[in-house]
Amino acid sequence: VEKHRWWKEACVYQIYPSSFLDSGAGSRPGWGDIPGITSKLDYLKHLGVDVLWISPIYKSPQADMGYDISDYMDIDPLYGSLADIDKCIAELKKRDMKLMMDLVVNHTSDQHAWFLESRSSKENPKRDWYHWQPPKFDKDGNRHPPNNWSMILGEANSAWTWDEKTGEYYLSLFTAEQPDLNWENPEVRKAVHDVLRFWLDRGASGFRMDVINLISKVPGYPDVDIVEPDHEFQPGFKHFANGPHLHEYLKEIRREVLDKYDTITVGEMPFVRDEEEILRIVREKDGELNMIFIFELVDIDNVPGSYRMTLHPYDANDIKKCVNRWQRLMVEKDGWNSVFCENHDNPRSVSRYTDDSDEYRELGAKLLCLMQTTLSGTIYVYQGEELGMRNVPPEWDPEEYKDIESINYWKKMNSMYPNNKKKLDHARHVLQRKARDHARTPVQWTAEPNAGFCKPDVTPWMRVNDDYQTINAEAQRKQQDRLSVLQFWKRGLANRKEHKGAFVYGDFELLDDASTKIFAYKRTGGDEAFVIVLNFSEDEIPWTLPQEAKVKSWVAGNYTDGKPEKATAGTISVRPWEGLLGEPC
Ligand code: TEU
Repeated sequence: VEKHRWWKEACVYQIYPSSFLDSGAGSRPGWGDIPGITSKLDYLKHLGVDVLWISPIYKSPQADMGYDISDYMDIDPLYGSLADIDKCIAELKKRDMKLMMDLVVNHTSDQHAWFLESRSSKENPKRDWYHWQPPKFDKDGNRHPPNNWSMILGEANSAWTWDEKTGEYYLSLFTAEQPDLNWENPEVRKAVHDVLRFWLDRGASGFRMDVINLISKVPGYPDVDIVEPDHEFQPGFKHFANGPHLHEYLKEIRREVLDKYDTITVGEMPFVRDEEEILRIVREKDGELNMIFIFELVDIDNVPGSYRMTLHPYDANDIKKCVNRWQRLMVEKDGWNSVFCENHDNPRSVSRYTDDSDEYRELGAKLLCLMQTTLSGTIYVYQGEELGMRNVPPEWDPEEYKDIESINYWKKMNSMYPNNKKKLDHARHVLQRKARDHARTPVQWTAEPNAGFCKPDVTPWMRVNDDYQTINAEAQRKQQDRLSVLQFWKRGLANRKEHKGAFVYGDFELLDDASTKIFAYKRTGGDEAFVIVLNFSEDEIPWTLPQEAKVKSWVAGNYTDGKPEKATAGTISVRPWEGLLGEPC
């Protein structure tokens, strides 16, 4: 029998604070801040949100938008102050809402006091808090990093950064400004536990744990096999994702800290697909975290074995295989899923999985809403997803991209293939499809200049998407002729709660295994059952209802706000990007 828990039923909303709302209170005009977040709590409550996850707001030089932290126990002036976050927590409590902090402890900023000490000399007591290694020399006496791992956001450069002063390399998996902490040192782990306690004692209710599966590295830092022959350095995740001591460190966090509070925890775990390994982390009985982010769906268009800035074809069959696998696993093995299609590291879902043209954008956004609100797990909505916000227009110049990953990628491609039009056109296309920037444009609140994100006379830190006059929260709140994407999400989230026995906790059964365009499934639980039919294509598809999915009536869909008029037996015609929700007999 499924155990009911508040964090399983919750809707979590992710805030990317620099792009959420600039109230004018932070230190930089045109940059979102904490009072901006607090001022929108009624909007979020009304939407059906229970928990906020705020991407990092700690003190940071912002080399990677706050994922490089220089002080875990203070707020960056860009966002406000500790008093501002205390106020936000108090306002959340009043509304029966909760806060998850983003815990980024695989690495720190290179400006963190710990690292400044560590790099000051080989004898410093904090030297061992990070991964330091001597160089390797070839037969001609040239210096090389200790192994062939590439940097994740450094686009194929070495994951090791040379330190002239002490004559050693330090490991920096993401960028040179993000040195990896050495978790084998128990003092490091204790210091991390203190960070968790600090925020839980202040009123936070849990954590999204950034790349928490990378904290334990394989001893000896072995080389990896070559998967990208064009590059000198290679994705090395085999030797640092879910490493030898991961479970020990996670269990220690649970024992030392989490078990003493009522928390919600989600581990960000890229590169892991192994089912047994995942279950050890998330199963109800003796798991280490409540749930993790499994990236199979969100990495569906990556070249296997490569990092994000690659393209790979897929169809609805791949989507259904992937969803089916994780839904079934958790149902059968007493684990727990997180359900999401977007975050700050990925393009907009409506542009990625559907068609974001004016003709189909609304249908596509509603289709994805219908899917997510009817899957088992804790649901995560990313800011702007509830409005069907789309990728930046393809006409934007690569110079508009602000993200370090995009910038490094574009630089690298230009240096590897100067004047090679074919290669550079492809690189531009990859940016248009995959850049993290797509999710990071300011939230579109109104049709006013700067989309109401900041004052009209201020320049936002990142350009507002050109479509804000038609796509914005105010217009969607007021829309009357048909449900807007925003109103559809509100209804979808409410419906999910009302029928949580089926949608949150129920069994999942895949229907019609063969179609490459239709994804259909049945959810059963709490004495109820539902059939969901989703057309992931721009074609009109004749679809025959299978035996196990006899429908009594269609109750909702994305083409009409009322009950869809469609046959309930035999072959039905499913229109482009159409989504249907039915009650079985
Ligand atoms: O991202 C981790 C990361 O590697 C992702 O790019 C991941 O590969 C991808 O989402 C899988 O599809 C986290 C943060 O979310 C990101 O913003 C940071 O830049 C990174 O860690 C370093 O802290």
